[in-house]
Amino acid sequence: MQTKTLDNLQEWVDEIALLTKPDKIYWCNGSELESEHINNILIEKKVFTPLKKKPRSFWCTSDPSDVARVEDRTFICSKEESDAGPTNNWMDPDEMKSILEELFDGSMNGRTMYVIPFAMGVVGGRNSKYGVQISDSPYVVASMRIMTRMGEEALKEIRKTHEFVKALHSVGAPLLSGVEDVTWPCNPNKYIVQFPEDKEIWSFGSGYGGNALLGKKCYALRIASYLGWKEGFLAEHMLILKVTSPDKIINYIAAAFPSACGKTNLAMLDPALQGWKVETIGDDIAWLHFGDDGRLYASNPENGFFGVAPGTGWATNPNAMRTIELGNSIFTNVALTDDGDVWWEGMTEEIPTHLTSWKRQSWTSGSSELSSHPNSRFCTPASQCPTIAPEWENPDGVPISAIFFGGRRDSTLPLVFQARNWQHGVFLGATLSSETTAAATGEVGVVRRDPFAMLPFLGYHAGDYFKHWLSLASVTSENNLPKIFYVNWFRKDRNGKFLWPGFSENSRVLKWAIEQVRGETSSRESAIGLIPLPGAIDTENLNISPELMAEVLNVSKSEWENEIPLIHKWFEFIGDKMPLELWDELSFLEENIASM
Ligand code: TSX
Ligand code: MN
Repeated sequence: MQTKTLDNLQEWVDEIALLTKPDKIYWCNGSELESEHINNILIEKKVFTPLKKKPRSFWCTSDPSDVARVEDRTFICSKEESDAGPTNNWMDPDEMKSILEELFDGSMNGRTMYVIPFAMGVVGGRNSKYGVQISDSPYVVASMRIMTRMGEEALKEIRKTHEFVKALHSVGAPLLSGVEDVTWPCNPNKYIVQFPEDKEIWSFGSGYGGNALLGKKCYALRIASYLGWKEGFLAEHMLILKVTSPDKIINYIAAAFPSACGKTNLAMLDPALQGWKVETIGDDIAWLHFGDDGRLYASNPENGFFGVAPGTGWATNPNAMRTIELGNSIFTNVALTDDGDVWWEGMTEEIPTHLTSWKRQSWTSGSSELSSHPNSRFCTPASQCPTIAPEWENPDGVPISAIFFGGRRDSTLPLVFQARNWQHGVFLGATLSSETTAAATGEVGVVRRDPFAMLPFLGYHAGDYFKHWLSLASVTSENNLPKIFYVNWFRKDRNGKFLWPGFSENSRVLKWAIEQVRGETSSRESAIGLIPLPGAIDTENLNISPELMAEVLNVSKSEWENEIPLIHKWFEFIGDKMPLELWDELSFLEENIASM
């Protein structure tokens, strides 16, 4: 239940303390002094190793069994199963609560219970939302301080508005007296549970990432997507970019990509094109609200970046490297260098000869094992990013003129194309697909649908979510809505070689999209949408032939003939709630491909 009185927060804290039976209760204020105190606790417990080479930064390793989000243990507990939909695990809320109450009973024994008030969005912002996380993990306290606006200011706002999401977390490892603690307590029995109708999150058994930092995926995506459906906004798995063209016109772009597609790299893009400037507003989550002018405004509800470390380096993302250089960061499951710095695969061209691996074992270059876990992370303040745009903390957000959807596909999807209209754009989001990489699943090259890159983060029925997206066209005029594009940086030739150089060169695709937004059109209608005309994508100073450009932009009849049945199966899977408008889009696509 939503908190309505001033005392409800205290009542809830008392109630949870009675259930979980901690030794101590500590209310977080978010101060410098407190941060030092928490870090010292973590150093003393040997959870944190201070880095000699980066100020106020720490190396940390998790239990090898607790390294990623646990999607098969993640639940949406709405009253009706049909409100969770076919893409979510569901259980009756009362049934789930009784399971959880048993697990949480005494789960904080011997530990300190931290009360962590936090804001998603700037404190006091029109569209900001609040939460209080209760956790028995000091690592979570330190991380929440980076990833959210945590402490006194948020608490004041909660006391003013009496509104907050209750986010309960326990690593599920009560500490018996006289028994020495482990560095990463957790429990093999994990539950990540959202109760959207009650605005509650209960998370048990894991201390890692999205399982434990409840402001991020659990709140800002799962709970907020449900609230967006009810209140008329969108909570999306999107980065937000500010792009300034040589004539000083500013465009803001939001982009949704599944994991392992380089979202953080694009968010901090260092453009290859002369005279173009790209700045960062956010790298993972965007809340989109209508402004008084009928346009969609995006804000980043987070305060930091929780980025995948391997593959982040001076060549692929120099701005992320500069962000962490400034310190104040937590590195989890990467390798430690002998001189007290962090390292991971892909950070530098030169590989250190000796490291301590994420498993805390001696590691030498040439080892068959990775030094860092593929899902190892840096956790660092967004304010330290050299490309952060000044308006990243605008309480009203920034007006979005284009939305990109994209995934990792060897074939079929061209480098870039534009939706004909909003409804077609929603079709592109609903059919977003990506090929699995080894890092994610172990299975390589399997095409998976990941609608709007939200598959693991939807707090309600995917069909209702598609309808919600479609409905925005009846709230405002089509003209006010962002133009929608689909991109694929990952298309390969017959020999398996990437056709497009990607990274900084993606600024050429941004340029074309912005020209389209500005009505300086250089596109043609194709069977799948608007495709750049030959020569429309700026390839100056890029060693790529017109023939190769044609190949990376090609729409192949036979490839699409293979694709359409896959989309058909996906829509069938969504079931009765699949909007008819999107079935119409599929029929139209089928006709277009047939008549190619
Ligand atoms: O992040 C990526 N982006 C977006 C950058 C702004 N990656 C890394 C994905 C893993 C997280 C990419 N990988 C991109 C890309 O645009 N493109 C590719 C594929 C690719 C990889 C290497 C080369 C070219 C393309 N070039 C050489 O190896 C020289
Ligand atoms: Mn993400």
